[in-house]
Amino acid sequence: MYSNNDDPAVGGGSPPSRFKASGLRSRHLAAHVLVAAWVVLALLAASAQQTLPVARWLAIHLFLLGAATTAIVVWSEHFAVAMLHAPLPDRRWNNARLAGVNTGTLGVLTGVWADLPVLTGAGCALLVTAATAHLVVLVRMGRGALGGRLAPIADYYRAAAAALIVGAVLGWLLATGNVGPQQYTGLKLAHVHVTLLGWIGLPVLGTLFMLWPTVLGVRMAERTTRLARRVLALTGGGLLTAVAGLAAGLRVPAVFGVALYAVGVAVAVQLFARTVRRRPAISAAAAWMLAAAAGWLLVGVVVDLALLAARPLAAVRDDIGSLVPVLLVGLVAQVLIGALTYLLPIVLASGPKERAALRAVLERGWMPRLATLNLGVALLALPLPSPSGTAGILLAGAAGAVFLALAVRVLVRSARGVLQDTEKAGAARRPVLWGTAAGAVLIVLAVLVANSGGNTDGPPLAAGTAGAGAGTGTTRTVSVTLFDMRIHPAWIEVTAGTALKLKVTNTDAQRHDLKVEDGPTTPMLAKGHTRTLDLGPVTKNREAWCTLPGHRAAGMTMDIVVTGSTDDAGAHEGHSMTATTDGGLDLSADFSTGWQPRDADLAPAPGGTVHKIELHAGHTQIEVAPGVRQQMWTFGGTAPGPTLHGKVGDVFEVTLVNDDTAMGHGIDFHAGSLAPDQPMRTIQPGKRLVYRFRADKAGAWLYHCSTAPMLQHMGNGMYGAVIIDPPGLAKADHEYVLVSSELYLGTPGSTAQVTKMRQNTPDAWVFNGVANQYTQRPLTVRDGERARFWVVAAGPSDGIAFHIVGTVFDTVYKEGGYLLKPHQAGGSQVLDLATGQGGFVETTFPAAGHYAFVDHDMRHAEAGAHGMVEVSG
Ligand SMILES: [Cu+2]
Repeated sequence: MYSNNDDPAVGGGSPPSRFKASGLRSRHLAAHVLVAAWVVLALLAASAQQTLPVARWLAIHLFLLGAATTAIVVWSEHFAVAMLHAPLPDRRWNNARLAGVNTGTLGVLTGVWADLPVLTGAGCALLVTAATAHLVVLVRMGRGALGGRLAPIADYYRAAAAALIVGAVLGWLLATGNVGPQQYTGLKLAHVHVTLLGWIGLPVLGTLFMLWPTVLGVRMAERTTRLARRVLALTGGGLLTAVAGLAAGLRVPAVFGVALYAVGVAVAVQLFARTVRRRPAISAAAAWMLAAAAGWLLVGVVVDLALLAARPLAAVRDDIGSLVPVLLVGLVAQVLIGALTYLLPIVLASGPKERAALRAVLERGWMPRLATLNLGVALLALPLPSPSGTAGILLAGAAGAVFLALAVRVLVRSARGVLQDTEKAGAARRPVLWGTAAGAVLIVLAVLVANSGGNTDGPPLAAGTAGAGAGTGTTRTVSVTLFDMRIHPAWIEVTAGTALKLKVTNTDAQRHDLKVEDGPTTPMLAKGHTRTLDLGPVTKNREAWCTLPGHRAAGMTMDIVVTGSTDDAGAHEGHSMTATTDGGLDLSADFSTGWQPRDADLAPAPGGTVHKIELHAGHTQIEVAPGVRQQMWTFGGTAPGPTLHGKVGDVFEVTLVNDDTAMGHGIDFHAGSLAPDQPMRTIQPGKRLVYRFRADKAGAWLYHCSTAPMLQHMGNGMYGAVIIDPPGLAKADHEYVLVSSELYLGTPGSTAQVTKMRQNTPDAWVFNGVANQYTQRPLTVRDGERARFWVVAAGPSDGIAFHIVGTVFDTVYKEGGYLLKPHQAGGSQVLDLATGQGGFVETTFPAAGHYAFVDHDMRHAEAGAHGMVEVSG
């Protein structure tokens, strides 16, 4: 490198004293303690692969995101300084970037493990920030630097940093479920390619141009600079094409891009092969390992190319899973080991003697280690039955662990040296101590995380079975197949109390597991593996899903739906199942303490002519009838959603934000005219859209979710009212809004619930979302006061015949026009609205008393569409 002793290639490099003065040695020490810590954790996670659901994901990311990223950030900066002959970047900022990368990584790993998307997002943001800072430093380093023959290699590092940024954003989209099932395959492949071939592959290739001749102890070939530029154009350009193509789900550009990348790698490998001379290398161990690593990169890229060329993307997504360990171990681990074998003694030793001693430690037994590692990779790579794969992991793991032990010895020995130096010099030893302490804290944290989250060792029997007594005594075993990123069947209907067993088989090429809500989880299942889950007697609805990051969001979920109870298990819980199973609600029962009715008052229209509203789509538990809680799909957190109020000509700018974790939603405002294509489109979780409409016409309008199946989205609560006052509307003493709808209990979207919707057999009919709420908490009016009742029939299927017992309407406004005004002789008894219509009626109450208001369809009135106006004297 920059030291003349070992480095014939980088002629005229910076003098070692400059680095030493900067405390570089202790910085390297600290950084490599971190690398070692991440590797240890990755090995731990890899050894737990069969038992922990996220372990494989965790092992890969601990290694690549933790260990490899830390090493690449440190070394790429270090080499860039040497090769551009640039001044050293500021040390504190340097430390801050490294801390940012490591903290961000920890956030991502913890977030995914503990299923905290906010933490995952924050970790990704920090990682992207640190990577951007790294990129900025590398770019600025090029400016004004002297440059040199190896200056083009810094471009590899810059391209790699950009790849990390793209990879982190894609990873965040995948892990937090911000990707629909349609985009999942393409984005997953784009993520794998940009991180493995970009963030890891490019700096490895670039560094080899310099490191390879150095390790061999030969002069660098004259055409290296030119070739390095050409190889970057091929690999970088190819990768860009491939990733863009994959992200768009297009196979042809992906094949073309990976082919370019493969050509680039081949050109580089050919140059390296020609550099070999008949004389002993400076470090034969390092040279052999680097050569083997480059070989695996070429193999990996060519196999990838063949897969992409021959098979559809969904199949590649599954098959590429088996390629990842090959690149991970064959390329990344081997390059890391080879490079460190050569480089650690250089950066950690204070003189030639110590350097030789450290190198001797690191090269100990390198030939058997090289053979073991590459045999392991070969076993992993070949499509052999599963014991050989396990043997491959064990062999490679053993080789890696031995090197790790040697590296730790070198680090410890070097740390002692640094301590002695600093004691002698009386200088600060803080960097080493901080680095070591940070490494220790990270290890403790990550091990805690690894052992706490996930609830993977859930109870063998499902929770909630205790009250079920002997249940029905029947046992049912259902075969469940994991295939094509789906769980088949997607729902299972069982009679309450049935002891349910799930025989889960994975027939997908990639691995999955199945976790039952409040219940057991299968281990990771490789292709063809089967495991039976015993849920015990089932008494309440449950969900089940695959716990791999992003898979649940991509659609790997299943509903277990309980129907027709044969005992009253669960009744004491007061949950909705009581109501759904015996077909009737106890509407005279008490609502829970603290329950509040939905305010029926129409709030005055806000001032101004432009109304900006942010409306969040989501889901929440609501007490929809006395003592009955139900999960509702909501706009603005309520069902019905908030009432919008304005006058003719007002503009409403509604920002719809989809807060749901797994479902797309849209919105449709009847109050405005516009082309539905864009504003009424479905947006995926986490997305937002602006819906702007002008209310040109007065009326009581419906708005509702525009996503199919609308029967379900509306039937689960996604509707609301827009009130546009007709011009010249007189002031009333009271204005109320009553949105009528049906109520369907049960797990939203489950077969049992959807069947009720299709057959139009709701569990109740309701005003403002809750059965009988205004019967128990009446609307209050004084006698002689004028009250206006706005009514909107939200359905999804039934209209309404709105009537108030004991009074007649003197004003009727229906669908944009007056049918009756007070000066006319006639009176009105019912405001009839078909599904989706709206209007208002006005009346005065003749005397104090209790005036019931109902849907005059008596089936509806008696099943919840009933309220009371309490008139005081
Ligand atoms: Cu919806």
